[in-house]
Amino acid sequence: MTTLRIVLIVALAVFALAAAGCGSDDEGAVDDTTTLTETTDTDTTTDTGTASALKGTVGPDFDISVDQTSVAPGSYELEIEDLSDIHNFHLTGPGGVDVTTDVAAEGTESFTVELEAGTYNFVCDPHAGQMSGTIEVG
Ligand SMILES: [Cu+2]
Repeated sequence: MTTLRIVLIVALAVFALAAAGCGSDDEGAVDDTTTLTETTDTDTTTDTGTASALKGTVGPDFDISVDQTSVAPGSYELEIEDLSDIHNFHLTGPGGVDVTTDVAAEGTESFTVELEAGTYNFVCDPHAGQMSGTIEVG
């Protein structure tokens, strides 16, 4: 009887240790996942934080312009002030950048654009002949 009790106690102890071990592993895995997620969030925040500001203006007369015509490659928060319902601000260039405000719309609109080395063109589509300009990125 004594031997059987010892065997049972040892068996229970082994099961308890195994269960505890599994529990610890699971907790460790959860912690790792949480850490990875937090790291990803931090990176995203950092990217947003490094976006530079670029401002475009169109109207109210036949004027279209940007506040910087020569910038370094990178992520930009392009804020367009559209001051007329007969003009738009349309930016196109390398990397598939193609953003525009509506001709009929007025107001401020923001776009996040990734500017690569090269020449970007901005234009008012209805008056492209007299309302256009370029941004040199390099
Ligand atoms: Cu126009």
